Amino acid sequence: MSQSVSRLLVDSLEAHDIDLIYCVPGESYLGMTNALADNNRMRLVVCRHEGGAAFMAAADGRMRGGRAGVLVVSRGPGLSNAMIGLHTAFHDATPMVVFIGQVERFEAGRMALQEQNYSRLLSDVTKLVIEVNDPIQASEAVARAFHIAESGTPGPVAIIVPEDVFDATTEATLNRPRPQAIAGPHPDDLSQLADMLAKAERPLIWVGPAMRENGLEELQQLAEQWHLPVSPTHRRPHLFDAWHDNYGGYVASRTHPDVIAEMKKSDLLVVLGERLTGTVSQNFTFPTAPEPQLPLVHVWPDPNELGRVWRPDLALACEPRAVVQALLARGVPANAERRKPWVQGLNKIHRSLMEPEWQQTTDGVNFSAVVCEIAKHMTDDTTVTSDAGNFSSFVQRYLPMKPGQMFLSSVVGAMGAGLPMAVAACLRRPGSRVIAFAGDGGALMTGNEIATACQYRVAPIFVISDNHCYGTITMHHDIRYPGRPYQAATQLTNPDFAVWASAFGAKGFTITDESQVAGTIAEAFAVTDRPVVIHCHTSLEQISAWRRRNLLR
Ligand SMILES: Cc1ncc(C[n+]2csc(CCOP(=O)(O)OP(=O)(O)O)c2C)c(N)n1
Ligand SMILES: [Mg+2]
Repeated sequence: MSQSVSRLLVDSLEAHDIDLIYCVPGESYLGMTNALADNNRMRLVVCRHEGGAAFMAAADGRMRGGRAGVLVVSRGPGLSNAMIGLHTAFHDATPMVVFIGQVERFEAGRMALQEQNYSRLLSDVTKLVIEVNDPIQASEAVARAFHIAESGTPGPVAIIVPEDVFDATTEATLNRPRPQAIAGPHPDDLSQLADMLAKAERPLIWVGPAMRENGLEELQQLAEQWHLPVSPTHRRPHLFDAWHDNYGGYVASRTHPDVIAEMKKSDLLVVLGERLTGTVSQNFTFPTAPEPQLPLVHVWPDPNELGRVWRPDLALACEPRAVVQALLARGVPANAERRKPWVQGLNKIHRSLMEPEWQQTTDGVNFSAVVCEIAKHMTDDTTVTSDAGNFSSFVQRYLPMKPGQMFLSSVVGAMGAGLPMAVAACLRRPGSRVIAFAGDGGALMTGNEIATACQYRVAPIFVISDNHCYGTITMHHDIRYPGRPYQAATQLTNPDFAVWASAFGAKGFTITDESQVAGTIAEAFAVTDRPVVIHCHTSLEQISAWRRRNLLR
């Protein structure tokens, strides 16, 4: 039986359990939207900018337990807008499949309207670019794309379909999803790891994104039984309970100096399901690259990554959960409790940094007060998303998280991720609270997606720290060029964000003084039927959760 390529592509997506597709429509893939109109099991989420749509698909790829998020964009301008989301997914090892409509086959190569060479353009933001120039390959391309996106080091895969191919017919049948091959740890490696962990006096366990949510309870058991300190890595704070006694300190992009000084006393670092990046390794200084200054065990489900930058003493190319389970099954090593003081020492530093304390400011609200108040409203399944900027240091410091909750962000630090990721979280985790944090800079990069939230009747709470400035850059300017003027490069004139919110149909609130914080936040959290925007006029003096500008000068 012959059918259209579009129909086959849509059926293939459904066969891969896809229920949400993020897009901005385009004339280059009309056939696909036409076929989607006949499918009532998949929801097409129409966004306002491909950058927003791509962040949403990336967030979805984070929330589907290893399965890819899906994005569909038009050629040329459409894809160009989406690049930030692909860059994020590629660096963050997030599985994503992106469909891109291409010019018709007869005009290819002539620089036809909006034509781009995707193999060249996408070579550093995707794992693979698949061009479907023959209808017979359409469904096979989908199966291959999901397989590559979700296996090994996850990442984005692009499927390029010329406009005329969507409407072509084919005799090809549906290609079923490929089984995921999950590598287990080698018994000899496990013995060596168990031995190294038994002997270590001051081990560290860093846990990252390949450690799936369903393995977190076992990880906590391992930490308790083997007396191990566990540290979630940058932008993954929900992977270990911040209130747990075995919490060993957060490995942030700039880990607090007290935490890193204590960690540097360690005699074994086990990196569990974290690829390791410049960010997590404190710019390749801990562990030092390429030769780590302490014994390093690296667990990541892709042998190509292990040894790419660092030389680990032991490398396990497998699911980290399998390692945790295998260690638990081996039983507790002798004298593990001798490590109690080491764990307590790290935990004490962590707890002191979490204290809800801050100093008064006179040039606007100290954002610490806002975040500490929001922390009181956190429920067991709250999702928090964050844009990139100095405001996020307050979130990192004052908003303790735990398994069951979810933190989403562009780990590579792309501004604009906060609000779109919150919209995606509302759609993927219906019924749970979703809070998005952004600065005044990031808020207007993708804040238009508040219209998408209104359109799909979801209700994130969007908290904007307005210090009338690209504050992060101000801070770096101050540090690098002390005493030099900075304003020209970083100052911002902003709208009234509460009024802006109400123009969309969202509910707007304004905080100008610390005395309004508790009442306004309570009122904002009482709204559940539409998006909420809380416009906080924040201090620029308190340039981050850890720094005051006057102390920098
Ligand atoms: C898309 C993008 N553009 C530029 C940057 C560089 N950058 C990092 S933080 C920042 C300023 C953020 O300003 P704002 O959102 O107001 O937050 P603040 O630092 O003031 O708290 C900039 C421009 C980036 N990370 N991402
Ligand atoms: Mg700002």
